[in-house]
Amino acid sequence: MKVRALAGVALLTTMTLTGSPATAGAPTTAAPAHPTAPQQATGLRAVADRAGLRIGTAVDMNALADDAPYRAAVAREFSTVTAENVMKWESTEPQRGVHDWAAADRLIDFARANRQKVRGHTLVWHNQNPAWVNERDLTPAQLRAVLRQHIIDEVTHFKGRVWHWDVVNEVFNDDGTWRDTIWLRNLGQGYVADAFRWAHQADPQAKLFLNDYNNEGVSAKSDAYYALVKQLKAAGVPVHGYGVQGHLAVQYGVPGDTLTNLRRFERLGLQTAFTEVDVRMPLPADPIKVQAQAQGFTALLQACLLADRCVSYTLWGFTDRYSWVPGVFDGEGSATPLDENLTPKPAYAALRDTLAIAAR
Ligand code: 9MR
Repeated sequence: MKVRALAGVALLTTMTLTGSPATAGAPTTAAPAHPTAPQQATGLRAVADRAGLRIGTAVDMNALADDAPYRAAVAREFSTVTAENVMKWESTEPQRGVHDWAAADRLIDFARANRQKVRGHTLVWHNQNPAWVNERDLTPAQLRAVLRQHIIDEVTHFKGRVWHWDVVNEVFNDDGTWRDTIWLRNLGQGYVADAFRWAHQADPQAKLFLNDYNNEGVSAKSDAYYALVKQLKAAGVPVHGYGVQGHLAVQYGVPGDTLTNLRRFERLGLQTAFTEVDVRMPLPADPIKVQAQAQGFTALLQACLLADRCVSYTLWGFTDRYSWVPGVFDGEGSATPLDENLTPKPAYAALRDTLAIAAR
């Protein structure tokens, strides 16, 4: 195992640091490419394929356009992609009735060229809504109408091209109470069922997910989701998946009952997925934090591989060059498996080892 992992890391380093898109056979949006055999044999994607798991990353569209080694790594290492920002409502409908699908369409084209599935993120959230979606300007009835239209428009635009939708994102507080959002205040709890019904109407093939953070283990928050899923299922609402973002930090560890939690949602008939995994640390990094980080990544991956219906494991970015973490958590960072130079950390080899073991 170790020899294979190290060989893979060495190759990745060489290719990401020195390989041009052309020499590395890296796909671009313009020219669909077919990665060469050596690449296919070594990256996370190849081992995940053999393990029967989709492995993904969030994609920063500016980086995808401007940074060739980044672009090559997205194609080589991952079998699913998620738009980090460009499918959010503020991006797709900046002015009421005026849509801008350009950036999201570029990601869809890239994914198609590289035979990747797309996780659609996210239809209903309390962040990154367009400025014109404002409860001071719109009545509850108008808000319901614009939310419905937004969901129908967006899911219809991407119909047949999005594998999973994160339909609602982060609807509960950590204590299991409903998060106070524009949607809850104006539409009541029923907005969740409505959102799933509208999304399903627009694309009956897409798998529809709930998605949140701090919901890995059994907790007040995941209990709230469990009760909600039961309620939605009883009402015949088309909900298909429980998304666990997986934003971990080495100083807080990994909930030990993550697998137990996935399993109880699977018993309700849902698929599960890790949708935004990263493992941050207080800076500076040191060897023990780096080891704990690798364990955090693999603990979630193991839970996914041990579960019965965990269909994908997505990183929220794979390189510190573009990670959201330092901008939000003061003094923390180094949250992804590759550093700013795209050099792998032990977490990369650990993920690859775990996938390789599962592929045996
Ligand atoms: O990574 C995203 C960052 O670029 C945005 O500025 C931020 C805005 O809220 O959203 C980040 O992504 C979030 C994701 O959409 C939902 N779960 C939490 C993620 C990290 O904040």
